[in-house]
Amino acid sequence: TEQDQLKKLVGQEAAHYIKDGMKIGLGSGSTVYWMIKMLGERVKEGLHIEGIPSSNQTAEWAKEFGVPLTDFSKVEGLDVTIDGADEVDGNLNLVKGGGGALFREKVIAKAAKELIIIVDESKVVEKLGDFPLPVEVLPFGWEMTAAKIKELGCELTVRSKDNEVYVTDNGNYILDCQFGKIENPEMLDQELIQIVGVVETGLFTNMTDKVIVGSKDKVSLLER
Ligand code: DER
Repeated sequence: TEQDQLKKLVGQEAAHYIKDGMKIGLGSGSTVYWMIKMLGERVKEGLHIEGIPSSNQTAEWAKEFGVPLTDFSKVEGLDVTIDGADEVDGNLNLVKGGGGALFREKVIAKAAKELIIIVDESKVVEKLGDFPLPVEVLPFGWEMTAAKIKELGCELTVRSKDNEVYVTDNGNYILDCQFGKIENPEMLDQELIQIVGVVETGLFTNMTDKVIVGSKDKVSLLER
């Protein structure tokens, strides 16, 4: 589809920001898929890099395409993390977690000197919130956690997959929370993270350095 073409375009563009010797945080999702595929080709041409994957799916793609993997016991930190997003606003704040990997994605994003986000134009929004905000919660007492999150002003559902409650790579559940337009993403993130039982939120605020946006006739770069 055209959207796939745009994801491929920005995935390939992002590979240009990766230099020999870098340690890379590998995000998750179908846009990152194209970046990993492109990285594999550059590794075959002699590029020396190592990546830390943010999900089992990403680790599988890295192995499939020949991108060497490492882990946090072997690196001092990461030079750059490249990841997708579900929504990007004008301040480069993000909603992430559509693919269920938000916790490890935030860990590798925070571990990197630079965070580059790759999206097709459909993800760029005026205000965050139309996309239900994913919140990762501990399964123990999740019903109490959900009740406290609702008090912040949302309806929510427990994410399920094949009629089972979806379990993340970390053994937790995800609540998809419909807050509507989010006026102050930083504040909401802080309010959510205070709730006992909330493990991590899909709000990535004040941490994105570059956003590469693919549209049908061009690739544009947004910088904070
Ligand atoms: O789950 C995530 O945060 C992913 O980055 C995701 O939401 C973006 O996925 P896509 O590139 O498949 O749209």
